[in-house]
Amino acid sequence: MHSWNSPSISPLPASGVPLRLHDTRTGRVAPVVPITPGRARLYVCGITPYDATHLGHAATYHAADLMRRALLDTGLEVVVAQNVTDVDDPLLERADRDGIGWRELAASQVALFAEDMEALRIIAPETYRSVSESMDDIITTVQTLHARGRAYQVEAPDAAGPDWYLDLGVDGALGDVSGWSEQQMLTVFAERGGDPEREGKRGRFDPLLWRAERAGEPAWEAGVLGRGRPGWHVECVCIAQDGLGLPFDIQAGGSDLIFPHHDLSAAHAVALGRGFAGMYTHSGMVAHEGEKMSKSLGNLVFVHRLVRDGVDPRVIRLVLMAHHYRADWAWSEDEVDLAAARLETYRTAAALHGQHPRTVAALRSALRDDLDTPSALTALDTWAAAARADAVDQEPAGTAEPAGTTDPADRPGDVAAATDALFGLDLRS
Ligand code: 5CA
Ligand code: ZN
Repeated sequence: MHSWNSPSISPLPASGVPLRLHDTRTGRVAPVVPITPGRARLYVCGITPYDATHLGHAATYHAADLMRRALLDTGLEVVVAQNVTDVDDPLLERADRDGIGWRELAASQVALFAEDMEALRIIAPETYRSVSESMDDIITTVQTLHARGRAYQVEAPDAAGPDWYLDLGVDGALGDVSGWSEQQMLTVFAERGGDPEREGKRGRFDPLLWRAERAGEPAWEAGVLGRGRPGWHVECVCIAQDGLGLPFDIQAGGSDLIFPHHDLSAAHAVALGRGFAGMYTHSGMVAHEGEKMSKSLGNLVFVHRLVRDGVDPRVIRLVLMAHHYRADWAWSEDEVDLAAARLETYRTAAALHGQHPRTVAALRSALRDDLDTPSALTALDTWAAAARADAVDQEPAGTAEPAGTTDPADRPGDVAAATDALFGLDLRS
């Protein structure tokens, strides 16, 4: 499907110093070393489009965008794939509740999401694919798992045929990403789409591969599997394989996906005889009114509503940048005011004191150090304060330069060119 229009990007001259990222699997910060030299492949778990993009989603896609920009800055080619979970229980339930078709609901929310991504100047993925668009691939993959003896049937009394599950027991790979104990896994499995107590399952954490058709639910013909629809995790394995190939370099998403989603996605790949991601990165959860911002709780702040109310999208990016991507934090209105003041200060500084190689170097090294945006903001604050002091002292020349070429290759110390390339933050207007 069409993703969204990317902002124009003018990378700085490549530096060659690797990006270091925190890998959930190892618990350590390590340099990204692409499997294919020169080319980094990033998979970003996409939305389930049954409600509009909230700030939590925005924070997660902002983190993935920083990752992409940082990889570009190290001189790598970057390829990104992202899914859209348009066939899933919560979306089907919401469509039912609201009396509209599931395709229509998904299409409207995907369109809103695209607007938000454009407003925030998030670079669009090269491969952007929904479950319904990927059905042939998904069916082939589940059939392959079946042929490899990894799929088993569980009786479904309310359907014409059985449901199919992945037998994890064979290679015991579960927990490779999260490193969690079974007890920890059990505390969240059910609330995150799992069914640990279902009768007939061989293992409590075995994931649903293929759900037999139920009355009123969409279904696809799948040969030996019968008519039905896919379980959740298999979609990301298929879309990653299609867009990037397996294994790929980096899996990104919010920390609520560590388990079961990323553990089980990796387990599917292992069951297929493949590797999954080289690294797993997770962004923190954004809360509001004392709870994780979530569609099911309804405590949401929407990007499009903020923009409609006159908040400059750059201000939203600056609020996001004030928090390290791995931290959990709570959205507050005060931060919007703070970020708006910052934007004004930075814009003034860019006009007064646009060339500052030391600041550009500080921004690049902050980003490369596990996307340390709070440190980048400190560097920008220092630069802006100095620019203002210079202006007050009316210091001449050498500081302010006329706006000439905007090609960053010609202006390696240009702070606005750097914020634009590294953070999607254009200070020149
Ligand atoms: N479609 C699946 C992934 S395959 C899904 O989790 N969809 S979602 O719409 O629920 O979430 C989309 C992305 O936003 C996921 O990466 C999720 O981890 C992230 N996310 C959801 N809520 C928050 C939040 N409150 N704070 C930060 N990130 C969040
Ligand atoms: Zn996913």
